[in-house]
Amino acid sequence: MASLFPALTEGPADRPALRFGERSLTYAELTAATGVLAGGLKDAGRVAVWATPTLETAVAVVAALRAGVPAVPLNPKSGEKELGHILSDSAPSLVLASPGDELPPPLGDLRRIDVTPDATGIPVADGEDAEVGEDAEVGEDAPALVVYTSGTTGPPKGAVIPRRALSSTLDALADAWEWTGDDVLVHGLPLFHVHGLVLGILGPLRRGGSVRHLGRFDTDGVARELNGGATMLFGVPTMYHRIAQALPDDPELAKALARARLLVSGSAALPVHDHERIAAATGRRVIERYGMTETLMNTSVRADGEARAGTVGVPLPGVELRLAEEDGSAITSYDGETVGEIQVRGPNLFTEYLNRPDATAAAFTADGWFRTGDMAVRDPDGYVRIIGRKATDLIKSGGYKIGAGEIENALLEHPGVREAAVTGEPDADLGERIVAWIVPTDPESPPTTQDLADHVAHRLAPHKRPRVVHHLPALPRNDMGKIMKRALTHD
Ligand code: MCA
Ligand code: AMP
Repeated sequence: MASLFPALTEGPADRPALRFGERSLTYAELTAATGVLAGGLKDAGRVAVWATPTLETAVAVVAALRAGVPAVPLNPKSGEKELGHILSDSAPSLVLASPGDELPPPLGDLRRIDVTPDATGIPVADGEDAEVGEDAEVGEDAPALVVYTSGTTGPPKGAVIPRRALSSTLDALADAWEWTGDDVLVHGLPLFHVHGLVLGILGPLRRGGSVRHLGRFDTDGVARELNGGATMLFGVPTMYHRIAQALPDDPELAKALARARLLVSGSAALPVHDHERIAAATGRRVIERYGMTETLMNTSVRADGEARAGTVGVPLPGVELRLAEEDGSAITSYDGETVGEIQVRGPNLFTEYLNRPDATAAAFTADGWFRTGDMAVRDPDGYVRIIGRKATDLIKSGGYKIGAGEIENALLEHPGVREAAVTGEPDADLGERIVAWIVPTDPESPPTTQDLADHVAHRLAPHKRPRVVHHLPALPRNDMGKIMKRALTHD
């Protein structure tokens, strides 16, 4: 079985691999640290990773992959209900965390391994002396990661991502982006989703290049790193929106973006207005790629292609993509007008939703195409233009996918809420913001917006909290009793 990270053993040993703030590891140090840790993980079954934006998380995930055990990245801001669900569903045998991390009650009973970059107390510089075994021999279809992703209803589902999906998506992106070991990537994305973890950490490591993680995103960090030798930036549209806002007053940021080799946006649509503002201030065009937790990456504007605002480019090598009519028939015309659902096939796909054969079966057509739920048209030259989603109950806020049903259920657990409906509305910064429509139990003293935001943040996760709350005497319902969300508007 080919290694996921050939550079760990074959690349220049002193090349920087990972940098988080002041702390960094060269390839030699990363090889030693993950080798030692991997030795302790063999046969561990699934392992959870407390995925803070730190060196430890990157080391933990690479070690798990070297040991051949699937890693389940956990959002360290997950509330108890969300965490409880993910832990009972994925049943990890242990959790990998940083030494100082305080783990909340749902993780209390789980065996814990503190990840230090030297993993066993052996200083990394002396890593050559440590017990480093061979990487585990596991097949290409073996699970590598289980990443939890929200659906329209119910709790998040664990998408089981096999090793071949990681290698094929990262190699396809290397082809599309001319991505090499000479690239230095900067990003400030969270490490519990595909974008920040797979593309942002495993991507540079598969190429033998470097990643500098900002810890948390800000435009100063982006300017500093791109002016200091980084060549690529990955971000969600909210980050590029904040860059576009800052550019007029920040010549250093404009200089930094102008010198980058590649600026890539994904996880949600980047508005044309932000594309244009960045291009006007820097002379550089952001390119978009389109992916999904279940499919990893499907399409991208290529480095040598035309960076056309509003499109996500062409299918990546190895990815079959079609637009399908409601009845399942394929749309063959590339006319820029005929709308269909994007369906994909290829080695980049997940294998299943953990413990959810029903949901897995429903996600595929009879002939094996994965239904993305995204609606698009194709331009005459094949460029894909996403125009919306099939399900209105999925909200993309800050690049996070959030299911309305999950938030409604959490709101209904608040004693002050009798009925609840959740919608998304346009937001210049977040793309969409979460809006809660509630019928209070006591109309005389309804719960405050802050109350409900805290309630959802503590049960699920802060990014799932409603930003706006409306009180209604009753929710609009049709004759069947179903809530008519389209009737929910402010005025
Ligand atoms: C605020 N906070 C709270 C509350 N209110 N905490 C608890 N209770 C509350 N009531 C905290 C938040 O946790 C956060 O903490 C801080 O206040 C600010 O939060 P917020 O305003 O919500 O967010 P932000 O800091 O402005 O974040 C914007 C962001 C973020 C940085 C763009 O949305 C982000 O990182 N998005 C990336 C999403 C992503 O990676 N998606 C990929 C999935 P603190 O300040 O401590 O953080 S999609 C994917 O993977 C597919 C494959 C793809 O195509 O890419
Ligand atoms: P997630 O389920 O969190 O992995 O998010 C995947 C979804 O993000 C896709 O189904 C799309 O709706 C959306 N998405 C990802 N990249 C883009 C993009 N470049 N443009 C528009 N939507 C995107």
